[in-house]
Amino acid sequence: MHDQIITIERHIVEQERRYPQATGVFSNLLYDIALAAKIIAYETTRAGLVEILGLAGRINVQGEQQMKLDLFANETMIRMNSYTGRLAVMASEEEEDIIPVPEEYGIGKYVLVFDPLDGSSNVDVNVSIGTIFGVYRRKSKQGPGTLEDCLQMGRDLVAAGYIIYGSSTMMVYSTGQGVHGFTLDPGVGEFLLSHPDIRMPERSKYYSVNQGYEQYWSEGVRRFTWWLQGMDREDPRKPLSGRYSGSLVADFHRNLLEGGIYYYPAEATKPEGKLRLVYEAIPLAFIVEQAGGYASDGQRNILDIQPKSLHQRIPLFIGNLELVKKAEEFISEYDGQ
Ligand code: AHM
Ligand code: MG
Repeated sequence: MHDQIITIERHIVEQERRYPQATGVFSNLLYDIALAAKIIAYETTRAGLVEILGLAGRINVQGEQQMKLDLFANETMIRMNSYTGRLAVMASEEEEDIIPVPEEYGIGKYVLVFDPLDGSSNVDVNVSIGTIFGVYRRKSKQGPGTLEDCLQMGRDLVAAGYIIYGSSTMMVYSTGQGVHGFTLDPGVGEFLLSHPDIRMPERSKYYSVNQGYEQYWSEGVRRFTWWLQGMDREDPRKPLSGRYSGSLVADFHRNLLEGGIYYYPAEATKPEGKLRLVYEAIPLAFIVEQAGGYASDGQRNILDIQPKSLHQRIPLFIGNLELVKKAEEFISEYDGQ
């Protein structure tokens, strides 16, 4: 019981000390994200009350339309990061174009991409949701940041992470020195280190996929799923349990801690898959690799894919290295790719 209590701020500072040339800007950017996360967490826990009390506790006497939680999360991320002078540009899953930062507050050297509230269809039924983010260094030399600054490969990330608004709120992030998880103590309003140096367990327990769409899958994906279920006659294995919440962050987080794979494959009706390369696949691929796992589009490492457009979709297989490699094998054998 006498272990140290490490807040996210202290952890970020301690990581920064390893880089004598660091200016502190990057650390401050991570605090900004953590603060935005606390504000979003506060609102998500009140989601069911919004219609009764109005957003932020105000009684909605004018009968105005209440802001939806995903838009609130988007606005919060933008407002907390626009005026800090730390960013050159942002991009959000909720915005069609890149989000410039107002020049009068100074243009910084970092780039922030985010999905403000992933899985938001789960809000009304009180299932976990999440925020996903990635941070790059700008590539453009001066002036406002550009689209190219937001379309970088996962290999070039300087940090990535997610916040899960679940039975407790957690922030999990990596700056390329392992993956660290912090649980929000709502009483003191601090994220406290609860999961230092997360590594994916070698043995997997779960697979997460929307099996309702099986008829649209390729032969390779179908056979891979049978393999996971222990139904491959030539290579039988202990079946994994199925877990799918419809909330990527929640399913990813479970598999990260307990071992397993999440996949959203290409489907006949959605040949590109559903998930977004820039806001979802790449940041989580960075995290999973740092935890000893792997992420693929079924053929290639997600971190090696050059995004071509902001809202590009991509099939995603993410989790334990052995399982994701197996998915690639099935796809190459049966789908001729
Ligand atoms: P969103 O960004 O519109 O919330 O969509 C992403 C979500 C993921 O969180 C989740 O894994 C997936 O979509 C669920 O999709 P489906 O209902 O097709 O299984
Ligand atoms: Mg999303």
